[in-house]
Amino acid sequence: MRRITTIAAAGLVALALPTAALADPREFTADVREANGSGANATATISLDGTTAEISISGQGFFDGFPHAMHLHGEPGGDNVCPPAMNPGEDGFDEIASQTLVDGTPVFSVLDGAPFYGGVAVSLTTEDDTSGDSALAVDRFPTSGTLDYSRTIELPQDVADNLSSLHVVVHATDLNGDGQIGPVEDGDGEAIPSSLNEDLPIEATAPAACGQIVAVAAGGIDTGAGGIATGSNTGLFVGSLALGALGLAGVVRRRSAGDLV
Ligand SMILES: [Cu+2]
Repeated sequence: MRRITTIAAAGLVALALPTAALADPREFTADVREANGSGANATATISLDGTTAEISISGQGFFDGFPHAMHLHGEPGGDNVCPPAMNPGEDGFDEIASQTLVDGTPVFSVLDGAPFYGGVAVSLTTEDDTSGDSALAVDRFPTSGTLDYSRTIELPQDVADNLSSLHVVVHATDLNGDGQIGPVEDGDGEAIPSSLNEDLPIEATAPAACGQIVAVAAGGIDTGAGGIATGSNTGLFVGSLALGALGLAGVVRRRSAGDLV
């Protein structure tokens, strides 16, 4: 009887802490999907041993020749998600996008996405500091269309403990298809600045792709490990499921300053 009880208890622990119950190194992946009609996508893999993370990101279709700020976004253990609609034409996208290009195409800025994917937990720089302080360290991010990122970094303990609640976001995309990351005008002929820095065009920081990090268990994706956010302190997750029907204008517009890159 005691043995059965012990097994049952262990099972409960495993259910409650699916990632922590696995031995190091633990493997994670992220399907980083197109945003803002960028035509770009990537696959991220993370091998985590303690707080040491081997991170590789391989992409295609990103703008070639401009720094792509890349971050792990979200509050460790929080309810963050990639925006439920990330491209023009998808249900609910118009409610997320705060800007409209001269040709009428809606686009969403970094801050438009922040209520979903949260602030910067880690900056995926090519060298030196990886904290939120380096969120816009444009001289230390990949500039190729395929990203070709590979680096071993130390994660904060809370990030390592909650990696499955975070997201990979890649920034910078040619929103108006003019062949450059540069000024973009709205329907009134006004230049649209980055939501983070008025001196930068929105194209320099707008999300180009986003993907949720999920734990890979032996034999496949461990969906119980946080592949989908659960709970809803902010209502964002529940809201995101029904964004098209509910409209989240109030939530989406609730922005805060700080490191929401
Ligand atoms: Cu970011």
